[in-house]
Amino acid sequence: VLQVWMVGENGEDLENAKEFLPLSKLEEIGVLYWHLDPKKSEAEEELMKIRKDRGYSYMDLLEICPDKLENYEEKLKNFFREHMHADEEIRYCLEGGGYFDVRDKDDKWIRIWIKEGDMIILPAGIYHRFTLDGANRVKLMRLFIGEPVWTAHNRPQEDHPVRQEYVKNLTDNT
Ligand code: KMT
Ligand code: NI
Repeated sequence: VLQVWMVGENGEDLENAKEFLPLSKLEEIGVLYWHLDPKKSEAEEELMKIRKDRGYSYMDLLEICPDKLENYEEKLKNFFREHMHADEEIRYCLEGGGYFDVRDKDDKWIRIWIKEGDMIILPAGIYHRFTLDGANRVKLMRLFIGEPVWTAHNRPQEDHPVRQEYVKNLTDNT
């Protein structure tokens, strides 16, 4: 099962937050999660169903490791800079692993450890960042509705309508 815990501003483990958090913590902030069979690759039945139900027509694969990704260092640096998107961020881990950090309701970092078979959807407007784990490599499937837009809007984005909508939904749900 997915491991989720709190980390500090630089991604460091916290003395007083060593325990795993319940997955309801993710639900609260609009993050969705599935565990699929990575061996079935693109033919995974549940993956096909999620794609169909949610309209994810676009798909590509991204390998993050020093010899397979151009401008590896710079890209990793950008992935770890706190940002949001105007659309959902949909990622399915096929190999390796990594950490998605997302901001909780108190603006603290929650770390989500993604491994083979884990699929997550971050809602539009959520602040997040990504970094590799000890394996130092990951193969991700990226999904999108229609033509993909990967534009990262670095924090602060409090005037962005998508951010405002996300924040409004958060407070409506409490
Ligand atoms: C992004 O927007 O691509 C990220 O947040 C990085 C994680 S997936 C490469
Ligand atoms: Ni992102």
